[in-house]
Amino acid sequence: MALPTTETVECDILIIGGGMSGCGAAFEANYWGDKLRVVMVEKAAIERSGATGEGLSAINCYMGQRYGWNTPEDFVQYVVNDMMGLAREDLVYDVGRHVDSTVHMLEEWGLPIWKRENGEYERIGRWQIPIHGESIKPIAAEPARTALGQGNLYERVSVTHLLTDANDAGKIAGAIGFSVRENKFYVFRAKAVVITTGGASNVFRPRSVNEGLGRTWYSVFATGSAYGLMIPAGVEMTQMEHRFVPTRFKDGYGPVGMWFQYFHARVTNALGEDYTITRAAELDKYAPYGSAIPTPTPLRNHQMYLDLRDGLGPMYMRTEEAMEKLAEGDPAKMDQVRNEAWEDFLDMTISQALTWAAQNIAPEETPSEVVLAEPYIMGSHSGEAGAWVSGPEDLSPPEYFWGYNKMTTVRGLFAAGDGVGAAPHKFSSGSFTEGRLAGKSAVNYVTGNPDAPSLSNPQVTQLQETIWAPLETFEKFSGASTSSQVNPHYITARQGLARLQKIMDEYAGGTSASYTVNGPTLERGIALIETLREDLAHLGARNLHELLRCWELAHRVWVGEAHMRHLLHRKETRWPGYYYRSDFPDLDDQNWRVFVNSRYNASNNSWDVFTKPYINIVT
Ligand code: SFD
Ligand code: AMP
Repeated sequence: MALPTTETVECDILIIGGGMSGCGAAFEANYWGDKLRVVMVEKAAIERSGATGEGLSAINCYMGQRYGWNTPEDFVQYVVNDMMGLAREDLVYDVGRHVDSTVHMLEEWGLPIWKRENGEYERIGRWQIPIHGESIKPIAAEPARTALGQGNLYERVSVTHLLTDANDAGKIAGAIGFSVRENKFYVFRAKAVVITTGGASNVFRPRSVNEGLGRTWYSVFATGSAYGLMIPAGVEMTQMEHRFVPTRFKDGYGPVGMWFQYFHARVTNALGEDYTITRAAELDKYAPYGSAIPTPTPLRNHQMYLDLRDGLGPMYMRTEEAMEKLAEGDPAKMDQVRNEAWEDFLDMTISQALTWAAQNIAPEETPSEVVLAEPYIMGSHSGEAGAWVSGPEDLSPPEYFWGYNKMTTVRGLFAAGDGVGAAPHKFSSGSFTEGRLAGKSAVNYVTGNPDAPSLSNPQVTQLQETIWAPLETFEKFSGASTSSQVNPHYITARQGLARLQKIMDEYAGGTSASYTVNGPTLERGIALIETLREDLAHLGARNLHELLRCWELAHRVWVGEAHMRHLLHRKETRWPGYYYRSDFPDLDDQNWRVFVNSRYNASNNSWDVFTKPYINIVT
């Protein structure tokens, strides 16, 4: 099989991924760099791509500074507590001080935000505002598409690898990928690259396997590509041991924030007990974070986990109780509350509305089961995995600053959204904001570093052969068996994914292992995932769609391995409710209030895992 043709695209700034942060980067880079060629490459179509493609019912990061609700300083304090003491204060502050302007622009562009009678935004909780958000993604995408202009947006092109400069491996030169619709490679040569390819679902075996295949909380299209592209390129990563285990409505994965905060519902166990009351004393073990208000997300999980461990499930969100209280016996009020309850899911997680319908659940009458879901590796919600990036020059100490805000440790390579580590709680609005900051910073970088990078032709050719190999393998060996799914010469992407999920579930603290790990389990898991990584050379793909799945798997495998290596390094249990180290069951602030960072070295296939200090900046 001959390799397909290659189109080479020359640009100043390349944005990889057109999700929330990518759209923010495109908008801002074009504003500041109107003389530059800014190109975006996206594996899907930006109107519906990424985690917000299915819609949202809330904006979860809004300061409300114009109403005097919160300051960026308040935000830093909240986020650091929610992360049990570990977040980069400079990066969090940077999002906090700019995020309101993003929300106001989204409204100007057409996003309907709920209002009170006095015209102020309605509130769900301290940082969260409700929206009629089914169409948030097309609304965010339109200004990005307009800003990029015709001929600068490459959709249905999946990026598989970053390219570094032929003469300097520490400098970015572009990226390579393939069209998912026609036989064609794309090579992008860029002076700066902004990576915004999102977080990772499906690294861990989901609770729903065959019966609900494809259903997870975070988007199934979130394939960990931000990490899977950066790690093999030698980018320094941080907090890859961190994960987000969301409490979710069972099977449909409906989010719970609206229910806890806006409807003021509680969760009760089989005995009718509320774990936030019966397990209150448990929080004292995790001082000083246990007494924070609100209780940090992992500790809320931990309280529920203890009930489940003791066999006190199922857990029920008492929707009926909360709705009755809000309606106060008034049928018209009940109609409104019922509409809001269904809209929450219809805007964001339609599968939960379908689950309710399928299980004859009327929320005003029937309580609804919630569970702790499988772990997700991400950097924008209540998870903080991602790249170790430079902070802003006006805030960051020298340890956290190396020239350009949001630049990774590879020169000219910037990150945003789920791709940036130690800067969580950005959500949709904060990711768009961080994209804007990275886009602006990339313009500054290109202005100061105008020379075009050099690509290595042998490196590009070798990568093309690697990228295309699964198609070649299938063509060569498909005759060796009667079923294309079973063959002695190759594994399919589906089989590889099942193997990854089994390793992660059983050795890295997934649901079947009750989120529990220890050193020897992790060492075994790392040995198994190393073999899996070797076996990826034997993937087979029947068509371009399966080729896409193969490379998504490769990215997820990098995420899984980094996660286990970081878990092994951190010798404490900092986030009970997210994971437990049975050999180091306590929180150890004295020794471990530090960031765990890592760098992969491709030249000898080795990992360096080390710590970086926590520096108090804002509070
Ligand atoms: O309720 C490649 N999120 C919520 N945010 C909120 O503000 N409010 C909510 O209500 C939220 N909730 C929620 C959320 C997400 C989901 C799935 C549900 C509920 C069900 C979180 C936000 O969505 C999230 O924080 C941001 O979207 C993160 O932004 P970003 O830019 O980091 O990721 P992205 O939007 O997924 O975009 C990634 C893009 O990259 C593309 N891509 N392109 C080319 N080549 C490759 N190899 C690529 N790999 C990926 C993707 O297609 C995508 O466009 S609630 O639960 O809290
Ligand atoms: P979720 O719907 O679980 O994704 O949460 C949406 C938002 O509400 C996020 O900012 C959460 O941190 C927040 N949240 C969810 N549950 C609670 C709770 N019980 N107390 C405080 N904040 C919460």
